[in-house]
Amino acid sequence: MHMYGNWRSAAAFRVRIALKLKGVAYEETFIDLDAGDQHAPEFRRINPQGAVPALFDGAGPPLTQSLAILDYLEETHGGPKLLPEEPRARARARSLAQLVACDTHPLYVPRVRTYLMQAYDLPKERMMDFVRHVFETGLATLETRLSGEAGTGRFCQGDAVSHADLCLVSLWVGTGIFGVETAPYPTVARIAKTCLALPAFAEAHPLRQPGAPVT
Ligand SMILES: N[C@@H](CCC(=O)N[C@@H](CS)C(=O)NCC(=O)O)C(=O)O
Repeated sequence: MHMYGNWRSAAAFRVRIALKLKGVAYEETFIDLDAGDQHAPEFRRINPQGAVPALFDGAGPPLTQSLAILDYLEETHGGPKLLPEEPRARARARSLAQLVACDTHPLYVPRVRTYLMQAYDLPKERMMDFVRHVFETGLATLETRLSGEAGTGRFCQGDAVSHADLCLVSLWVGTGIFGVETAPYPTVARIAKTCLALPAFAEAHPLRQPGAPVT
């Protein structure tokens, strides 16, 4: 498979983890989001939205939207199941995944940050206040749910990795990149650390990808 991604992209990170967990071989071309390469006509032909990830699996046009790609990989590949079989558990895992991927992450992507600064003449530091607020809102909701709901186990949903964990970790790693305080979210931290101890998560980590700053 061939993925268009970016080292820092939370959405590409989620897909990288799933590919590695399922043992799918892939190559990744890094789109430089800071340089605006997502707006280049060649890339817009791949994804008219101008966003990563986009995944080619040789079976047709590129697949976009990380959650749709995760579902597709689940439906077409073996390896560990990343969604529970039981319908309520599956719905809960998806709910937690969507809390991150649909209601939190889209609010701080580069196009939103750039728009806020350009359209409203917002200084970068004020824009970053908004980004941190978005993180804090998402993380606080995750913490309340994960610490209070019976479905939580070693991972977000029971004791097996699910799409919810891929999404949780993709948000968690962003706290370091955007300077978000993590102490108020001990359950999120516990699950994120448990996931990141697994090779697939560790190898897919943004800071281990080409183009990432050396730490
Ligand atoms: N909902 C999409 C989000 C895709 C997305 O916005 N990706 C970001 C990187 S994490 C991007 O490429 N942004 C480009 C931009 O905002 O200009 C998904 O989950 O795949």
